[in-house]
Amino acid sequence: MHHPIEPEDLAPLLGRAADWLRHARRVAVLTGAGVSAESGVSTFRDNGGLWEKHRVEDVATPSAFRRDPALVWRFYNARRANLRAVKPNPGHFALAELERHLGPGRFTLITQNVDRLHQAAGSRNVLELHGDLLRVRCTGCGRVEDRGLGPLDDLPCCAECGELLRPNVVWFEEPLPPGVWEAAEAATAASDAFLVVGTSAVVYPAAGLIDTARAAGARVIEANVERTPASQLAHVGLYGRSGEVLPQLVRRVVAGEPPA
Ligand code: BJW
Ligand code: ZN
Repeated sequence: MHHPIEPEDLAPLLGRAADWLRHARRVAVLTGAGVSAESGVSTFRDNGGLWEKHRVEDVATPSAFRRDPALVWRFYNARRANLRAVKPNPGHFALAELERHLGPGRFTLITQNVDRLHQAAGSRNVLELHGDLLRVRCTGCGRVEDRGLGPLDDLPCCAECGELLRPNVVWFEEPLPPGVWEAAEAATAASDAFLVVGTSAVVYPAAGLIDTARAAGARVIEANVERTPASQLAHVGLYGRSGEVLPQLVRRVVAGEPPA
């Protein structure tokens, strides 16, 4: 359900959230597809959430790939092609600025996105929970290779062993990349301010980080165009587009007194 908050209500909420971010010893941020929506990257569950009539749960699984690898590769190749044309938006740039402002060791960006737009905007300490669209992985020998955004065959094969390649992303029923999940949990548990942006907060274990943050005593701030299951865990909800809300938020953090 959509409960937009009137713009005049946003200012005091932005102020409170900015105070928490400014005074936090450590900040962790969890992002989802919504931060890239204003760049022209489709989200998974908005607008019916379908790709050529398929639900994400029907193309982003190991069994879908076994059943019809060409269909799954069409989905990923279409998204790789789209990425060639997209650029980070003010929401991505604001998070990169927040990291620079807080300084090294105080900021971790945990993303479920596979589009690399946070890195393109200048974010440095990024944990990619669900892999990335640029690399491929061999289903035979396991070799991972960066293929950038160049075109790939409909059924691309490994140069080493000839077996079928797959996207280097995390599908349903698969474990998150070794080390990355542990690092995300540690950064979350160590945070005293936790910002969750542009995610429907329904995919686990990623969504569980919000509970972890709460349990660790962090102030939880949600930024989204609508309410989600994370909203009831959030101390403050900033309901608006991330490309508009995040720059306003970070401007307030930077404009306040310098961090102690
Ligand atoms: C805006 C905006 C604007 C729009 N500004 N906001 C309970 C506990 C644990 C696990 C499970 C569980 N129940 C079921 C599971 C299993 C499953 C799961 O969570 N299923 C649920 C759907 C029910 N999880 C898994 O299978 C995970 N693996 C796992 O559990 O492994 C266990 C295991 C252990 C050991 C051995 C073996 C197994 C893996 C999950 C992988 C998810 N993969 C995908 C695809 C990645 C590759 C690809 O990109 O194709 O990840 S699915 C898809 O969903 C993608 C996303 O990262 C992820 C989250 O979506 P996200 O980012 O939140 O996007 P949307 O579209 O849902 O939401 C967009 C939001 O933006 C909305 O809220 C909008 O309002 C907002 N928005 N415009 C701000 N301008
Ligand atoms: Zn191989």
